Amino acid sequence: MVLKTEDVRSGPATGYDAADITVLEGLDPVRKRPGMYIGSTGPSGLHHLVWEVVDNAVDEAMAGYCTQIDVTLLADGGVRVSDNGRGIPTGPMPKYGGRSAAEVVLTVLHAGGKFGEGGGYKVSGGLHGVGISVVNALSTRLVLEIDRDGDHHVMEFVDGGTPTGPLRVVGTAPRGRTGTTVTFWPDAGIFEEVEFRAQTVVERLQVMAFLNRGLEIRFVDERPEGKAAQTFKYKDGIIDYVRHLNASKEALFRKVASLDRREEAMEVEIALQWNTGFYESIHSFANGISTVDGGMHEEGFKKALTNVANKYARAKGTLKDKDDNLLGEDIREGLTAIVSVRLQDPQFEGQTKGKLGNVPVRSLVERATNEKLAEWFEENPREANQIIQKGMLAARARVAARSARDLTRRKSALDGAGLPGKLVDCSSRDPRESEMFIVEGNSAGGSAKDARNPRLQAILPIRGKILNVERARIDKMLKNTEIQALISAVGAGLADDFDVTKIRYHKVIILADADVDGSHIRTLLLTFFFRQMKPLVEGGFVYVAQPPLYSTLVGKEKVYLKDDAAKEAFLGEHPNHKADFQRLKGLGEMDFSELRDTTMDPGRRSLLQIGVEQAALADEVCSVLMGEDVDLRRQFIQTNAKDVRFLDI
Ligand code: 0RA
Repeated sequence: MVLKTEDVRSGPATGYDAADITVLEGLDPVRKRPGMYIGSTGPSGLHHLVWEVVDNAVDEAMAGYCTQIDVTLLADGGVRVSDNGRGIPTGPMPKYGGRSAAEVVLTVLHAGGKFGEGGGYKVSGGLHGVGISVVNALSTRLVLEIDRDGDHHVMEFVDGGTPTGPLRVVGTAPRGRTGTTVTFWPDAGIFEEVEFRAQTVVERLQVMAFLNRGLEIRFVDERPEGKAAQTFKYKDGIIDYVRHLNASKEALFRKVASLDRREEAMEVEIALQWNTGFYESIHSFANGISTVDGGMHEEGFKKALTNVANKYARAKGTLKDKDDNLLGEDIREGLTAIVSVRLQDPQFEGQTKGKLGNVPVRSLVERATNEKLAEWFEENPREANQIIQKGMLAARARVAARSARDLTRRKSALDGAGLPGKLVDCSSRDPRESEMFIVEGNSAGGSAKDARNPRLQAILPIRGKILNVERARIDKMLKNTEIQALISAVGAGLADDFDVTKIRYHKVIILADADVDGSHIRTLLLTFFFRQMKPLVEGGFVYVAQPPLYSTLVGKEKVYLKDDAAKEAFLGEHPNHKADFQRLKGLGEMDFSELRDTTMDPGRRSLLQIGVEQAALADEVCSVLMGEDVDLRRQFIQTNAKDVRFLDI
């Protein structure tokens, strides 16, 4: 770090003169290349400013000096972060021309934790650890307030870090109070937009509170549309986090396992619980920063978990000599875990810097998990057994799914084109213009066959009841003849072998009734596509047909109206409309022309393209619907009502 001030000045600061301009050179690079410091000048970079200040306060909490952090989005577009830590040191720093330490922290890159040897942090920084000076550099105005030694100090900066004067004592601190308050207004000349998103801030603050047991973080949004204030404080930290993540699921058992271990330069904390679902959800962090791509800490954890579970299952005779070991993925089915490590110099790797690269962390986490989770298994035999049983079930499903898959693959290889008997195919061989309607029930399949354009539209009738197996695991699904028909009709294989370039139709359209069964089938089909043919969803090839609810006659012409809202709108526009409204029945009861006009004719029908997010939601709905917890089901559907509307739930 080059600080020209040192060359220019010899004694302590006397006031603000020409020499101060040199300090500004310290922050200039930040304004020139903001992306280098905060990643981008988009919304992510903007919020980065908040994380930077909050992280500093959290560091102070981790050092054991701060118990409360307040984050306020101000009505005028500023952000205030206030903590009750020791307060940034205010004394003069001879090495920096006698400027106050606070000024140095705010105007020199990376100055944050570099001084105050004894008071320095054990671990600090990370991805965000660029220093508050970066926030200063990218703000039109920043006000720093420090309560320390009984004094209330204030210093203000404008235009990206220019002090308006030195740090000054302007009064006394509230009795016994110490702490730092940073208020800043992001520079609209630098950021694409300067409006903070409350939800983004709230979510991160909550995670921070989970990761720092006992720390109270309050959020207030003072902007005109701001929602109510929220306070996050978790006595049991990441254990509470796991409970929170599993709250919308059905836990396999009540207890949450947890372990931790501290060594000189690093520490690890883990909490874990299983739910009855099939997904693994491991959230890992390094120094409070989410490592979405995992890394050494996750590797160590997974390896040890697999080891502990297999050892336990062998020791108790649940796994016999002839049995294969459970795979990690078997044991992790339904697992929700938090793995949080803290270390001195975290290396964030990969394209998005979401992967922890420090090798020694792997061994620490692995050793800690091997030892302490094994103890937890011994002390909680009931839960341990449930975990093993669930893992063994997953292993059986995995083996069955593989053989079912091999079977489908062999079949389609043998039967040439391998098209299922009940597929009424279209004559075109160009997938780009071909559509396949998946139609529930044989009678609906019959009318769809009549109403279609035989050149471009294929019909695959499926019998709903068969799919309608609650708790159908994927291996069962694959043995199901309806699903087998679906796989060969789409023609591109399955799961890892799925090759989206081979699909036989560029529109796969689900056509199911607007009743409970129909919604169930839609949900199951979307879940199936999401899990087993993801590229089909990602490519935008999956659609849901939305037949209208009403029809009415205008003169001789039949007009279709999507739903009640459309009906109201129509009545508004046609106040003298006398004719009745027909409520359209299920697909099976629609006649040829109704079906053609509402669902098959590309010019008139209404199709909903399904994206990955919607399919994922269907998948989640599916696991909740399969669960036994009725309240949970009701609550889930209520909270997601808006989003699951396409499923008609
Ligand atoms: C440097 C040294 C010390 C504390 C801090 C910085 C500090 C920075 C921030 C930023 C936001 N809140 C903060 N709180 C503290 C140690 C001070 C000492 O030794 O007393």
